[in-house]
Amino acid sequence: MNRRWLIGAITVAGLVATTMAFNLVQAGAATQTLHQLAAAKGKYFGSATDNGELSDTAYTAVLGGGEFGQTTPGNSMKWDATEPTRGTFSFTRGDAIVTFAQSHNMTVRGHTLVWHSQLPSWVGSLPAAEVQPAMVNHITQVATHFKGKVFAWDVVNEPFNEDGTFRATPFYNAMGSSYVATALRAARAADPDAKLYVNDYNTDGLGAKSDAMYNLVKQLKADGVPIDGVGFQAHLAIQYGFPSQMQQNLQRFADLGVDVAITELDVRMVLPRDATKDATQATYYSNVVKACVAVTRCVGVTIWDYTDKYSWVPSVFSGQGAALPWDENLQKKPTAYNAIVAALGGTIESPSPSASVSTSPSPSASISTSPPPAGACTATYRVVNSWPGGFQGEVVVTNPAGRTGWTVTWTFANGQQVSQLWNGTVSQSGANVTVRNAAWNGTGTATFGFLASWNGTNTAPVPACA
Ligand code: 9MR
Repeated sequence: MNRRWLIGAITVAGLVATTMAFNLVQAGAATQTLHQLAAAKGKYFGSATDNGELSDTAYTAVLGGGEFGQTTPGNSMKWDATEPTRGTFSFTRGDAIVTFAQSHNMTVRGHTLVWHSQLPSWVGSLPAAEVQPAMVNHITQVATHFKGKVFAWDVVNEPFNEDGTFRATPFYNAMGSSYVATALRAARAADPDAKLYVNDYNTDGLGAKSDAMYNLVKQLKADGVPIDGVGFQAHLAIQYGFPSQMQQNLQRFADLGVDVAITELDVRMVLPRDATKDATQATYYSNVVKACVAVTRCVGVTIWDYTDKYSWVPSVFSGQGAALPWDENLQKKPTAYNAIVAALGGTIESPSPSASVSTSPSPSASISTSPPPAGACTATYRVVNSWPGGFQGEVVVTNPAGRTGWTVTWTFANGQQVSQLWNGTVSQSGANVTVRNAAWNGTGTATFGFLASWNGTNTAPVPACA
């Protein structure tokens, strides 16, 4: 190929790619929902829901408003809801959620067919020989009813103890570990098109419990048992640290030839909320979503309801909560929400004022201001909050009257890296950071904020404004 032509082609391709990226970023700010961003990567973004919540119109406006392309019923397809007495089935509540989902372009994950919890007492009272037929009948009836309405089933939920041994449930006690294969085969027979999952918590990172799940899936595959996916609940808590090597963990399951999904994501904290905890929570959300994005066979992320108003956390973990990206007033939390947007490759939208957490200004030592060339804008940089490994920064920009648009640049001295930024558009190349105004804050005074990583030293750079 002619060398000149090749260089020209590369340059044109580069320009086209740059322009496309710019357009995508612009579109993201205005129109892209979490699900649209996920869908652009071939995945879904969903939220669990429950029947009582469907009468809350402010709640359903968000649930069905486009942010979520998938839902999971939090309770209404479980055994106690569907077969409270032996042989008597009730699908009304599950059907209501399917109907809501279908009328709002959302798909449904079925949850869950075989679980030791929310299990009516009659199952535990059966003689051992009766448990298998009861389990197979339950799976057959429920999966047949929802056939064509759910794209996946958590066939078996939470089979393991923390140390990786099988949990002693009525199913395990009656059948041993073979109950998992029996359940999967019954589900496949009832609904051949549904993706069949085993789902658990505290298997999100590497460890004894995820090793046990890994070995189970490997054995099921070797035995030709129908298993299509593994669900990672991802009920996380900032005080316990982020799961070890989550992306690597998801990938090793994918490498066994199954899909993986983040099925019940929430990130709780010890109350009350503050900016530091919110920032850590945002990092967790970002890490989980990035792990899914990085693993081709990760099919999607479901948060375990989207708002603190309906979170299960406070009722189970006393003094903890604030686990979801929307607060109890159904307002987006800018930190968590924006972190998810960024992790999905979208543009950060501006934070909603009512949802922001107020923070006290940091000591003046971290403030640095650029010398203002005549007629130019000024920029003042400060660290709002800092914690091991991360910090929240803020820059106040002032444009002289009559001047529109600004570009703030600075150079980090210690390897700091911006992970997300709001009220502006950021790019970072090595140590050099460039932030341009958003469409709506190019005149007068504007404030943008960001989250960044640091290590060892966090020297405040002197920003320039042009
Ligand atoms: O969100 C569910 C909550 O409303 C129920 O009270 C609770 C009862 O166990 O189950 C919650 O959902 C659980 C899910 O089904 C399985 N993984 C853990 C979830 C949180 O407890």
